[in-house]
Amino acid sequence: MGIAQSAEAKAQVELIFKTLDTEGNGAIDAKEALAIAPGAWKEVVEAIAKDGKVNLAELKEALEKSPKSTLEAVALAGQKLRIQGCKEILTPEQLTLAFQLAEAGQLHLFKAWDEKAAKEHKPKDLMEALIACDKKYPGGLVAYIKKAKDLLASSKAGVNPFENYTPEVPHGKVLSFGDPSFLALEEAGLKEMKGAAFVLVAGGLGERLGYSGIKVALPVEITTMTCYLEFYINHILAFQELVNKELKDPVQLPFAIMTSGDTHDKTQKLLDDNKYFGMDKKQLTLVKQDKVPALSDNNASFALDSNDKFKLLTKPHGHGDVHLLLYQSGLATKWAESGVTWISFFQDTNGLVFNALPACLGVSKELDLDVNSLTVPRKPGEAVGAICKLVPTKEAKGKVKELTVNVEYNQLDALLKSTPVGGDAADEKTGFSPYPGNINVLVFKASSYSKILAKSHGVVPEFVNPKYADKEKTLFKKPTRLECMMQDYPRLCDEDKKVGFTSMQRWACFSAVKNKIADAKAKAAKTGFGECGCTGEADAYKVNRKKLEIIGVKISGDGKQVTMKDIPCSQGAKVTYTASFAPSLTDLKARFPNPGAVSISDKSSLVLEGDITIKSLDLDGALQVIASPGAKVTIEESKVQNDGHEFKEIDVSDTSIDEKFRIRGYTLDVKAEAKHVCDKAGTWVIKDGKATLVEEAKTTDEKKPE
Ligand code: UGB
Repeated sequence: MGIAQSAEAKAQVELIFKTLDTEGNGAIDAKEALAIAPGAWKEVVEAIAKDGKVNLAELKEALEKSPKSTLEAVALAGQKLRIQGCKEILTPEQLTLAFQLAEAGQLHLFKAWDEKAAKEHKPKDLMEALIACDKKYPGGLVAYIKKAKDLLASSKAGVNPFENYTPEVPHGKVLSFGDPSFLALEEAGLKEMKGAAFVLVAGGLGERLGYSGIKVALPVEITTMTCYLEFYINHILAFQELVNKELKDPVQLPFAIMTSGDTHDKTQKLLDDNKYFGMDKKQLTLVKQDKVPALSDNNASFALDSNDKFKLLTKPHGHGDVHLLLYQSGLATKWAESGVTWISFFQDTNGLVFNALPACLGVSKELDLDVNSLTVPRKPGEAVGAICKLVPTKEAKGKVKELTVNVEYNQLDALLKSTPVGGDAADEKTGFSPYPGNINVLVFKASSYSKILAKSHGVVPEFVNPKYADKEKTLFKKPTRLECMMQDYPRLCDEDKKVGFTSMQRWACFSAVKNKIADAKAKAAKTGFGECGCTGEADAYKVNRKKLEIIGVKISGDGKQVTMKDIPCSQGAKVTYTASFAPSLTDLKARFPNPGAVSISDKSSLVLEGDITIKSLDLDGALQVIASPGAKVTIEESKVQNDGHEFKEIDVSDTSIDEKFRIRGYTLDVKAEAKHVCDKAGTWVIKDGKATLVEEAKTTDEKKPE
């Protein structure tokens, strides 16, 4: 086919000739023509060249007839010329990348690179964005394009990523919160805490929740308004205090937070404004993930803004970036080399995670697990992945290795079609999926983690999930991108690595805040779980009630089942206590020496902060006790009764109300409360509605001999 047969090809040829013929004499230097000519024209140019010159009219004619010339080759040459035309405004690095991208098929990026754009330095803006992406992506953008093309081709062809595997229900450690074996593992895990590091993935925007701020700034509950980030830091510091009681040389437990362009500045500001919530700045590291170019077609063409052809569209690459960043920042290695033994990962709005982490560490230690995922019973259809044992099929034996890994919720139904339950369905006996639900709480052995990251450079396998607009799968509804998930780390492990899971009741360890009220209603109707603002808060109180019930306090752990904005949630006493009050169930027991002498009614609110022992209490209302550092408080109350706190439903569309409340559907109405702030170091007793400082602590000066 002649190259000038299409309008686009003609335009390319015109462009090339216009650019080549800078002196306007109808001929160019043969060397120059060959330098920019695609391989396909080489022979044509050489055949026409006379005395080192090429007559352009002759070249054009020859090209039009040449069967070897292809539209792609000419287009490439044309775009290379556009790039060359902008060389004055580009750095050598930008120029090189532009040529590489043109070679890699991204010709559309340069279509608007004309003289006017060059004068306005617009190509430079685009190249700056591309260079930033190129530097961050392992292997650069050319590698990204290659992977994307392969994955898009597989997706178009409908290749089943699990075709070599048969799914089986995996075996793991099933724990029952609070029973003797749980307590033994919790104790073992607390001993392991001296070598613990923590990683919070908080780069997600929370679009499903419809909240404009960062999710870690949301209050876990509105009785104390403690935000998630403070809540997490308090727990890490409480574990730290606990282990340091036993150690000669105190340790600081390292904490890393993965942010993104969307969340980084706000997270940093939240930390700065609150003096890192009491954590030493040195022990906390923020690592920021970058976005990757959005892809607009099966050719992995980078998407540009429809109103600005010099603006690259990018999208999040997924929470799997956390491994890349822990590798690139050197943190994983530094931790492993400085005595960290276990690294625990968790998500931005699961306030229940620390109830389970010590026992999980205990399981990791007992079973010597390289990877331990915390799981919960999963309802079919939930937006929660499932841990599956993937066993190679007969045909694939020897070709692929056996894996115990999360299968994401959108792939599960297809994978499980061939199993006895026939898809993402419930086991008739339990009402739950036979496959445990992944909640992205992962405990890794630090030594093997750092080695595996060094080998893989922190890159976990990626996937692509385009939403096609046509049957032929040639058009996308909107640009897609490559993504990766943190729970895919076991795919990097060799078969000798021990991958397992720990399962626990959901109320004890998982309740995330992910959905806006309207969507939560539909989700709850389907699975029973709304995973939204009001359920997150209700579950935070519920776990504290259940823990008190387990240790023998007279309280209804489950409370009542009610609906809030048509979303089912539990309602009962609003019990909140800080991590320093009781970092574990064993510590909680010690706070209630006679639990049978403590009763708390459903309408009550109880807030306990600091070193407090509750000997007796009959609560029917709201009580808040704060023991400042150094204050040792004993509650010996008979009856505390007042009108207490109530949730007041609000109109969630009323923008005069803070979003923090609108995402849950209510505010707190403080009708009455008893509050004691024991703010002096020493021994306090709270009795008959009064807090008395019985004995003031001796100051260091007083203790000194004269
Ligand atoms: N996150 C990032 O830090 N960066 C990103 O680019 C994306 C997310 P989502 P989703 O436990 O309920 C996960 O969006 O789709 C952070 C598991 O894959 O909430 O609900 C983000 O800030 C699924 O198997 O994830 O799915 C947040 O902290 C199941 O376990 C975290 O990553 C499900 O969570 C999760 O992001 C669940």
